[in-house]
Amino acid sequence: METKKVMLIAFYNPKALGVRYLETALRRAEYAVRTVFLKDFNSVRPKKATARELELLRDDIQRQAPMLIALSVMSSMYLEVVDEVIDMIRGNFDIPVVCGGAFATLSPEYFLDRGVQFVIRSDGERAIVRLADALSHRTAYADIPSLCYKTGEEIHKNAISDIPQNIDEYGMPTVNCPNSCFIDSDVLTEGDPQRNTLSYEVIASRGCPFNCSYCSCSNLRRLLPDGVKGVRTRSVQSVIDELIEAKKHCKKIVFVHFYDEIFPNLPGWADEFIVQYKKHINLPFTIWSHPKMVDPDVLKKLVSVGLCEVIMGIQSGSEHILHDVFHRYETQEDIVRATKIIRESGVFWCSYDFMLGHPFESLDDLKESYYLTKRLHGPLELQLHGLNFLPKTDIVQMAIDAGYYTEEEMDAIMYAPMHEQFDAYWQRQNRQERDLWYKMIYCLQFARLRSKVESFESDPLKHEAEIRAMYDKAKKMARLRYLYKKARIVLKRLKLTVT
Ligand code: B12
Ligand code: SF4
Repeated sequence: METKKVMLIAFYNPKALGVRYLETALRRAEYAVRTVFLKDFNSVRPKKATARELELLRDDIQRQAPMLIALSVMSSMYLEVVDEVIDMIRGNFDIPVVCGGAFATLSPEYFLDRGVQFVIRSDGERAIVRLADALSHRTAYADIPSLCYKTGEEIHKNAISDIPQNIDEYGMPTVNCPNSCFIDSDVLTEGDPQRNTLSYEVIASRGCPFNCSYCSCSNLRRLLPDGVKGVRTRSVQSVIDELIEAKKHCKKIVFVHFYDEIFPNLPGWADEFIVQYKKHINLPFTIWSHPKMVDPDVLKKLVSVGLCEVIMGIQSGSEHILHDVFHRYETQEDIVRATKIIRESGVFWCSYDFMLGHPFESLDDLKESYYLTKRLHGPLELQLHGLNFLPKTDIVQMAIDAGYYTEEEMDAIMYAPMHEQFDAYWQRQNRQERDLWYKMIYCLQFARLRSKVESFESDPLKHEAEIRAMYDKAKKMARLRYLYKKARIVLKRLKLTVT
């Protein structure tokens, strides 16, 4: 019997975990899978797919002749390209398309209104297999859990269900997709781009317990059916099995990124993890953390088996912004304490994210971020971002209610061309005094510049030229520091391999 083929397409993410889980599910159900990684990851200035790249994709669809094309749309920030791919498929083929991923889960109507036949909300593993079964056997799909579709003008959104609490049931993501290609720089390269990676990305849990107003996680969590917990953690064994597989296929791995919103904190999980990780993996690794979740004992244990970087969102030094706008309920003291614990755990690198320069932030709020940064325990790296208004997040309505934008203006921001969205993410302050405070916060991360920065704080406007020159110097220092950091991690990897 002819094997039915499903094509999976990931956008700007050659490591796309969601797609790799879908591949595992489809292969288990004996579907052939073709996976296309369209465009490389670029969080600074991604370029649109070129006409040639769309042609390469079109020709690949022609050759592969899948029965279903599945688009993974985790972010709204690349929609311009997703729309072009949808138009290209609809214009050239009569193949059903299904969309899924975080953005598609929150906004299924976006795709259904563009002529996409199906959207699957939340975990896609089981529902995509059911949909493929229904399409290949020509049976009814109307009752498939989590499926959304249109009849005439009416949108049907089936309840999200058949979602397991125990995500080990999904198995592990496919590390090396056997029939896959990477399209970028006007070239289609056969094979899984992940095989050549230096850093392997893994996620040991799904979901986050917090409710930050600018993030989709709480909105995604609220959609989960009763009885499914907001945070679902894999077993240590399942994570280690995946990493063993990754080491087998990706020979150049230097370190591992754990992309859990919060590294698992179930009782005993870390203890089992460190034993298994040391025994089987032994690579430097990085984790994300949260000021309210930093545990000194766990961190020290993780450091002992290779934890080399903790990345933590601080977002603002103003408790008003944190509590009333971002819905993050940590205090300044919690944040300072967390940085002290991270530093004392012996972790080699600490990176802290801030989101500055949004309409809710007054000059005084920005100054509070400056004064909080002075109190953080270093050495540290700062990542200063702007705020992206992401569709369906709580902060969107807050900004409309506060009168900063009309609904139409907000839509124009959220669905703006890609380059405008990424410029907003890396936004610099544009009003003069704010710009100077922003630059001073940035410079605080370099111990050598600290006393100079502090000498400007009583009257930044008077020192404008010096602050701008100091900032330019700090940017150069950041580039050198980046190289130093990477070199240290490579050395650490060599050391771990030898010991
Ligand atoms: C880890 C993570 C990353 C990692 C990804 C690592 C990797 N190897 O994939 C990194 C750090 C690289 C990353 C980057 C970005 N991220 Co991110 N990321 C996440 C996070 C925390 C978890 C995603 C994840 O891997 N989950 C585990 C996997 C297994 O689940 P999944 O991807 O959701 O896939 C499942 C389902 O969604 C579904 N599914 C997925 N695709 C499809 C397709 C079909 C057809 C079907 C049926 C189902 C389906 O089935 C999958 C298996 O169950 C989410 C938050 C969240 N809760 O989703 C944010 C999140 C997706 N990221 C977000 C953003 C904004 C970004 C960036 C744009 C950041 C930036 N400025 O550069 C980039 C964009 C990357 C891209 N190309 O799309 C936003 C997106 C919201 C939006 N409207 O844009 C989220 C929701 C967080 C937030 N702030 O709200 N991210
Ligand atoms: S802690 Fe991070 S992942 Fe969790 S809701 Fe807040 S921003 Fe989102």
